[in-house]
Amino acid sequence: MYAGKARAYTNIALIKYWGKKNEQLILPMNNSLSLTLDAFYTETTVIFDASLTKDSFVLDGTLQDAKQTTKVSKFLDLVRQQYKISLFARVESQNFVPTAAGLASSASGLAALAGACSQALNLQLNETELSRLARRGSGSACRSIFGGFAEWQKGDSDQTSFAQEIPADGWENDLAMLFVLVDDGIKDISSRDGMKRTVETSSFYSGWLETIEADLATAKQAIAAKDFNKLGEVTEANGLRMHGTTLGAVPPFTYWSPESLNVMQLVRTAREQGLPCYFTMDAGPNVKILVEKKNLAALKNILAEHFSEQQLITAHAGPKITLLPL
Ligand code: 2P0
Repeated sequence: MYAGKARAYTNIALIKYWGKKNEQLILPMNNSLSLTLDAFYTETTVIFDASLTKDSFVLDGTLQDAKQTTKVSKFLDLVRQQYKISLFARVESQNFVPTAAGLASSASGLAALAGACSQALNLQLNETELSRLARRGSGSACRSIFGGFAEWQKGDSDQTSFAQEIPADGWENDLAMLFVLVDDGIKDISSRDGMKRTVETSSFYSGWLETIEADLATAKQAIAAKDFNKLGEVTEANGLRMHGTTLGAVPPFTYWSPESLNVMQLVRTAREQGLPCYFTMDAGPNVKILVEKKNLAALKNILAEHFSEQQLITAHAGPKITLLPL
């Protein structure tokens, strides 16, 4: 029997990953840059055991059905193939989110699973190797190996595609991210399907790719200079452009809801009134607002006029993955 346990934190991309060059290896079309957060994390235990006749996956205490186990099992297949073992495994995961808000993340989940497998099989992986392994489970998971800011270097092979920490001299600890939960329903189009449709059919996709290099350079300059407005502006613009690509897909789609647009407008108004804050969105209608910690209370006051306390969740920069005692 081989057992391991790990905790990984979710991350939100400031410069987005949106599209794969290689679906099997999960090689992305472009580099992306994220901030790992403290508020949402996953703890996962994996036990490879000769007495098991198939893989099983228990999430938050509930045994998952075959369909829900597929992503986990596919990842375990990869680990078994790569490290030449044949044992089935029992995987137990717990998602820690402040409310039952449907914010479970594949980034923290697959990063924690990669860490747990590495510990269970005593693979002695360094952070780069762990990031590459997590990437095979879910692209964004490769960034959750690191705390603070991370950049996923797209690379052009399994060996060369992994995330790296972007040192920020502790500046990440001056920042906060406010999640505005406008809808906790299950999303219609998974990010995996959404990005695939966009790459294959969107006439706007080439425009997205053309702007990535400049956005990344701007974001990295802003981090080096601790320039909040510069980082916020490029974050908001990049996120909007990513979402623009979905409108050019066939058939077109969007992750925005009317409430998402309301939040965007509140952010713009707050900014006009002198409160620096910037929004970003992912493959769902919730809005995340980047703000300096010193302005968080003021921002929350504005949003509290429109949303309940349960709809507003604060996160700060989070740590890297940790391997845990069993
Ligand atoms: C990101 N997203 O950079 C982008 C922005 C969503 C929007 O990474 O297919 O769950 O497992 O590699 O990592 C979500 O996509 O997709 C994501 P797969 P993943 O955070």
